[in-house]
Amino acid sequence: MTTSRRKFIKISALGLGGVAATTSALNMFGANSYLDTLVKENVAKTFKRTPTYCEVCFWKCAAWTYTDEEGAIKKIIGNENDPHCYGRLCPRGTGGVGMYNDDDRLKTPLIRTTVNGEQTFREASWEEALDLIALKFKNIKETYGPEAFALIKHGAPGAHLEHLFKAYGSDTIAEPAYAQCRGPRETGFALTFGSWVGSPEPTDIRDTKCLVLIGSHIGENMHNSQVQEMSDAIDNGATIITVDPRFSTAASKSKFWLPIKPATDIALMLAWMNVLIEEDIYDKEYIAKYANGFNELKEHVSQFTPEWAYGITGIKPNEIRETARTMANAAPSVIIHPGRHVVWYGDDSQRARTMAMLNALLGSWGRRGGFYFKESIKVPKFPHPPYHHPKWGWKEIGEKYPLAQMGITTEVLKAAIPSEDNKYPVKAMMVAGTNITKSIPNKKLLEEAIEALEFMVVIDTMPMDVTGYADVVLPECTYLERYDGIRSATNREPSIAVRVPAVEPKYDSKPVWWMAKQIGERLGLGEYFNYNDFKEVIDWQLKQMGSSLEEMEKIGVKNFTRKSGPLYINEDETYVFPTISGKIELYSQELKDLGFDAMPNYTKHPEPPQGFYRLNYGRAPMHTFSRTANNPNLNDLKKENDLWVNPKVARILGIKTGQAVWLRNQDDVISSFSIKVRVTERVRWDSVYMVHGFGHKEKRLTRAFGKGINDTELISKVAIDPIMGGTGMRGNFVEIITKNPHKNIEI
Ligand SMILES: Nc1nc2c(c(=O)[nH]1)N[C@H]1C(S)=C(S)[C@@H](COP(=O)(O)OP(=O)(O)OC[C@H]3O[C@@H](n4cnc5c(=O)[nH]c(N)nc54)[C@H](O)[C@@H]3O)O[C@H]1N2
Ligand SMILES: Nc1nc2c(c(=O)[nH]1)N[C@H]1C(S)=C(S)[C@@H](COP(=O)(O)OP(=O)(O)OC[C@H]3O[C@@H](n4cnc5c(=O)[nH]c(N)nc54)[C@H](O)[C@@H]3O)O[C@H]1N2
Ligand code: SF4
Ligand SMILES: [Mo]
Repeated sequence: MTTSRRKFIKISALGLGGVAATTSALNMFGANSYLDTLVKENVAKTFKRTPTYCEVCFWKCAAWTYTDEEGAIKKIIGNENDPHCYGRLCPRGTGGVGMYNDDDRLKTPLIRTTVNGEQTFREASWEEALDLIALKFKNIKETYGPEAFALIKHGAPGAHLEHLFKAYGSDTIAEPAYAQCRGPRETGFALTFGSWVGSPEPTDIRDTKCLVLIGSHIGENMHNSQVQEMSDAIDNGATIITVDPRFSTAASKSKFWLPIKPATDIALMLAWMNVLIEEDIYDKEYIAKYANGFNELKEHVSQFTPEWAYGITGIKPNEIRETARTMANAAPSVIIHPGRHVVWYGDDSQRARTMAMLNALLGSWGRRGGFYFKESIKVPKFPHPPYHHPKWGWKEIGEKYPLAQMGITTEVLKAAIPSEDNKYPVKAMMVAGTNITKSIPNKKLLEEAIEALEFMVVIDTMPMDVTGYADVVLPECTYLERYDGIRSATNREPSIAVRVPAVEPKYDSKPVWWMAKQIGERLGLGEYFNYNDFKEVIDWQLKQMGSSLEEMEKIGVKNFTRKSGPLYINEDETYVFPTISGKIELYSQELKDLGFDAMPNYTKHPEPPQGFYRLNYGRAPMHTFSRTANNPNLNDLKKENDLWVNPKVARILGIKTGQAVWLRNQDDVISSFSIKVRVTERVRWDSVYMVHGFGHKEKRLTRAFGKGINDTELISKVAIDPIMGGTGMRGNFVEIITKNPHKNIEI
């Protein structure tokens, strides 16, 4: 295969057959309830309901899909017994039906071909596409070993494919939810408390007296029960402290908004620890009983006074002191929220450590209104032969990063680039449920890696940008049209939920469990897929757990009683933390032994040069990443992102709200499309801000094509976390261009 085959294909060439952004997101759940009641009252008469859990984001809210007598989907409503959603979906979950209804969906398998010297895709039968994929799996195994076939995945399809890859002999697996999302937080908290934060976060928001959000914009970040609990906590008089350079929705609900200078959070948190210790307002009993290294910490932070931090963060010493005292007053019912998308500046595991240590000083881990002890229920494994042992996999590929606990997508991509010292050559890749052109930074690396691959399969529901790089594209049906694995999630009480198809798959789309089985059987791995329909697996598992598919179809969610002990630390006993020492590690010997700082330090990060602004990005309540931009229902609510610009900057550049501008970054990368300016005091003068997930280049996305800017293409500089390999993405700077730089150039 020549490398030119890898050329990005715009599927468009193939000829194949009112909510304002400023609406208070915290109220958006309420907006659904009237409609919910209306439908609920009529349910018995006309509608059938089928249980599912939402796939619009990864909070996995359990829901009911209502279909009418003709079998058409009418509405999706939250399951009342579900601790992830408390009976209400967020606007994205309600709009999930748009995924099913989107006419732009992938409709048949596609195979890359050359017609008259031009690369294009042709429609193919499942038989042909699956035979070709199976042949490539065999060839790669024979020529390079199964390890050379990598899987990059996200979401529910991932589990089925992970099973296929492990049966085949490859553990070369990674997902953007680790090194582009929450990896550093898990490392930082595990080093301190011995356990990952995990999802949903075990933050006891509903009972908290003080919630501290550090660059976590709950309310725009719409993770369901978390938003609802925050709303309740506010009603109950909880104090919200928001540290964000931007006036976020959460900031607007806060008693204290600290508009910090970007990239200086560690300095603020060191100063907070200084105040808690100097003023003797930390939880002395808890620390004496449970923590290791307090004296070292006391000594370490003694130099980091609020006056010291002021010069770095721009937050006044009296504000630092007052907020620290507020937290101490609320302790232990206080939460320094660990955040979620935490890959910012490359020292992110250390920033997560500072957050964890602050929680320790406040005694909030294992305390009511702080962090509860989560529990989940184990879903028994459907019997299959043991997996093969690969010679290498994600661990070896990421070996440079000693505390990486999952595959690092960017390292897997690097492994695809041939070089003499590449010990782990990746030659083929399957990408499923992730639009890596938007979710993984450093486009140059991505394109170089893809170019070098011998074979690439993409499995998606939509003709997203990523499909244009594939040799074979397989259309998955949406979550409303398929069975998937049982959702078992950690929460206050364990619960499970099922996903049952409400309708038949549209077009010629199929569920991934079926694709995995088909490929597996072609590879002689039939024993690993010993069922005709995935529902047999679910039913078997449910029966082991004392339920059945029949029961779950009626209830959707099953809650279990806790078995692991109380929700919070029993004050009469001595809790043993799952760390090496059994205690909270304020001083980390583990980090020290690996050559890192045992206690966090502030390091200065680059600042935007003259004429450039820091590129800041985040979430909008009605969209999830790039996946919803074309969703007819959600596109209706917000069609494109806009560029938040401070009035001072607007004045200097002479730009106005509504004006289209382009961006050029520090590496001379120019945005493919323009974005409309929104002049607002809500953003600092040194930054600009946009919502992630827009700027689609694929014309087959008829609603999303060319709308807004893709932040990812401007993230060419990445600050890698040396501890676990996270890709810090907030150190990119852009200048604003007012004249179309692409005039006469086709993009
Ligand atoms: N620049 C930048 N990069 C980021 C982020 C950011 O804010 N800015 N956020 C980061 C974070 S926090 C995360 S978690 C990741 C998210 O990364 P991704 O999960 O890759 O995000 P999406 O862009 O939504 O891509 C999802 C893809 O899955 C497809 N899809 C949706 N449903 C299904 C399905 O049921 N089956 C299949 N087969 N495909 C489906 C969608 O069409 C889409 O192509 O991105 C990270 N990368
Ligand atoms: N509606 C919606 N909700 C979602 C998602 C979605 O796509 N859509 N995705 C979900 C996922 S997977 C994730 S990981 C989460 C991510 O959501 P969060 O973890 O809450 O948010 P981030 O994207 O990390 O942070 C965005 C905020 O950080 C601020 N910020 C930027 N730089 C700095 C800085 O230097 N210091 C401080 N203190 N703040 C800074 C930005 O101004 C912005 O308000 O959202 C989840 N919820
Ligand atoms: S938070 Fe919203 S989008 Fe995410 S799973 Fe729940 S309803 Fe779906
Ligand atoms: Mo994420």
